Amino acid sequence: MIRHNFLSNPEAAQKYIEGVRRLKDPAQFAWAGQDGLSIYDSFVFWHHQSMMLMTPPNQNDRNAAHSGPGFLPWHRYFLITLEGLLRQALNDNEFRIPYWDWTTDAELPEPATSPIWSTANLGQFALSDWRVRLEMSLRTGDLRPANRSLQRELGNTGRLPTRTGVRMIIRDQAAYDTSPFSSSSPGGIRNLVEGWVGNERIHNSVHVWIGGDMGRSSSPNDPVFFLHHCNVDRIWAAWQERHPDSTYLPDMTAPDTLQFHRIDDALYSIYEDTVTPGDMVDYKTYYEYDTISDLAELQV
Ligand SMILES: [Cu+2]
Repeated sequence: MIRHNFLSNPEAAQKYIEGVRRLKDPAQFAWAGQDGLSIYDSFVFWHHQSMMLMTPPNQNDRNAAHSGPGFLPWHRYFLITLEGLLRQALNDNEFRIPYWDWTTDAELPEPATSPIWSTANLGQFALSDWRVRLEMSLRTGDLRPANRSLQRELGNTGRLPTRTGVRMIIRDQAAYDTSPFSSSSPGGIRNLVEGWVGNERIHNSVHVWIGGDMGRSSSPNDPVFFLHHCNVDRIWAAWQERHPDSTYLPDMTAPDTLQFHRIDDALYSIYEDTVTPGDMVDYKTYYEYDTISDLAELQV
């Protein structure tokens, strides 16, 4: 079952849009016990909670799903979970989340004019019928109820990553991660892709370039979140193909301060499931990408 390019596969794109609209509707997919909120909103909560859970608690960098090795498997799991719900909402067992290849848009003279932002595509979510119901307070950092439209500031700050930059990182990073397994890790595909070091700042720079809601811990409010993370995941997949002998790190000999990030730890979830980073390594169990060769090519 294939994850397609959002912009070259209008069918997958429109299904995604229809699916998230259904999951966002409390009348169709209520979030049990949360009045007026939907299953879609629970992903905003889940993501925010992961960022509040500092691991270990006595520092301010690594949390249960970011600034550490678990960043890639946690978001892979987050997407797979939404993907399963989208299949249910669409009644389509073959549906897989499409990805947004922002390196193509980076080559446009004005990336903010990409068709992905047209009202036929993601532009419609910035109109009034899509309501943000939970938001991170910019003052306190807490999650609080809201009832407003989605905010974006396309291209106001930063830039989108380049294809060449992404290819070089996939080519040059042989390790999955490096000590101290945080935002300070000097090498490893995880920190280079998450974007705390290096020239491209891949994942982080896309959040910053979109701005608005994508710049908060409540970023899954914007449906582009999942398309963005799908492309981040595709980069990890391309790296896995390119470096088949490089394993996930760290293993269970790492200290407890790396809880949620060691290969057999349970990934942080608001649901009662126990999925580990190790369970997420073999992505082909769940989906394949229409292409990863544009990223994994030998030539840069
Ligand atoms: Cu995240």
